Amino acid sequence: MLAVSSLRGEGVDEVRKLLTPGTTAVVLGSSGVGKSTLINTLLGEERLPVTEVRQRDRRGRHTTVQRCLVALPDGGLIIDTLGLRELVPWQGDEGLGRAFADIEELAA
Ligand SMILES: Nc1nc2c(ncn2[C@@H]2O[C@H](COP(=O)(O)OP(=O)(O)OP(=O)(O)O)[C@@H](O)[C@H]2O)c(=O)[nH]1
Ligand SMILES: [Mg+2]
Repeated sequence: MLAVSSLRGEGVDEVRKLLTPGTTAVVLGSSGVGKSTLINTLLGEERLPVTEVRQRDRRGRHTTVQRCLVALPDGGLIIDTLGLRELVPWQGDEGLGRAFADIEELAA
């Protein structure tokens, strides 16, 4: 797991190192968490639209409206996606625990 701040540039180099030529990554998460901002930081330019979160409740505004495959300067590919509105685990608790054992450990 990596902690990243696109705005402060922290952890971005670690992410960049993972995105080697031949790698395709995808950013997933709620609207406003900074998916497009991270890709812009990796690109070194403001290519994808980004909007501030709503002041009232700090939630995103569903700025990204289409999926987009982006070629990064170092050769990796990354897909920007729309903000997730809902997450429905279809494998139940057991599969989640297996897939996210590190998160379960941290939560405990
Ligand atoms: N403090 C802080 N703010 C960030 C960071 N990354 C993004 N933001 C801010 O969060 C807001 C939303 O960023 P976006 O990149 O548009 O978020 P998104 O996940 O692409 O949102 P959708 O396209 O709506 O799904 C912007 O105001 C960004 O400047 C970060 O690392 N730190
Ligand atoms: Mg976006």
